[in-house]
Amino acid sequence: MFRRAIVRTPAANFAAGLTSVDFGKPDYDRALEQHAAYCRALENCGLTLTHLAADERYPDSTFVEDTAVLTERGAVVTRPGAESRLGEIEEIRGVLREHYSRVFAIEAPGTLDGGDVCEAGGKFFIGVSQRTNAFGAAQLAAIMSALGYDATLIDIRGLSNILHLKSGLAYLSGNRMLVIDELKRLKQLSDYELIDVDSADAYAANCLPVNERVLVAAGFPKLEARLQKLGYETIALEMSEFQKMDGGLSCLSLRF
Ligand code: CIR
Repeated sequence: MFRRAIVRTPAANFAAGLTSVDFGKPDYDRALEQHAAYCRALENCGLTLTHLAADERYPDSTFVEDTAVLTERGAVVTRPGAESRLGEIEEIRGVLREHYSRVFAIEAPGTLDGGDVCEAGGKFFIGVSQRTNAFGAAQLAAIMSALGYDATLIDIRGLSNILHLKSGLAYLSGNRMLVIDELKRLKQLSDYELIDVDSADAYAANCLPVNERVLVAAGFPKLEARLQKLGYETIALEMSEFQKMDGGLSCLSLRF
């Protein structure tokens, strides 16, 4: 069960952030509306939110997930792989110290983005990606095993269509994961019941289970119906402006 989440309002210069896709410039007012609806959905799932103020020094800072990895036994402040995002961790460290007695950190030369870390019922999958290097992944794996968790690395550097591990995979519940085609044959996932996502719906693979419900990007009715058929209550959220900046549902919050 999650009780809380940290979110950060998009900055006015949100459109100046990093992106690899060419879907046009995000509309700031629409991004604010979509962000507000996302926050309301988390509250409807029972979470109490900590809202951080918009920070124009960091146009990508609304994607708070990349700055930390949170577990029941301790928090880890990351070291984001994009130079322009490194400073985002300073304020997060202070916020996490208010909630956690144990706050670890990824140290140079390690880099790690929280979007590369997928928790699946007490087991952690860590993507080695364009953002998370082998040092960062190994440091996180060591911290996780010191905390008593299993950690498994997944190298996604050969996949050009996903930025982070969780851009292509989501843990649902029990033994079940949602995955894009490119990830479904991974030996690291062979013990899971894999629900594969059509390539046309790949963006929606980054869905977000929160307590009893699953947040899913709006505009992917086939995937949403599939989740409902599996017994999940879904909440569809407009994500167009965040998609333009390579962001998905999980990126917009840190849940704990
Ligand atoms: C970036 O490139 O860092 C941001 N524009 C998007 C980050 C998305 N975060 C995530 O998937 N966890």
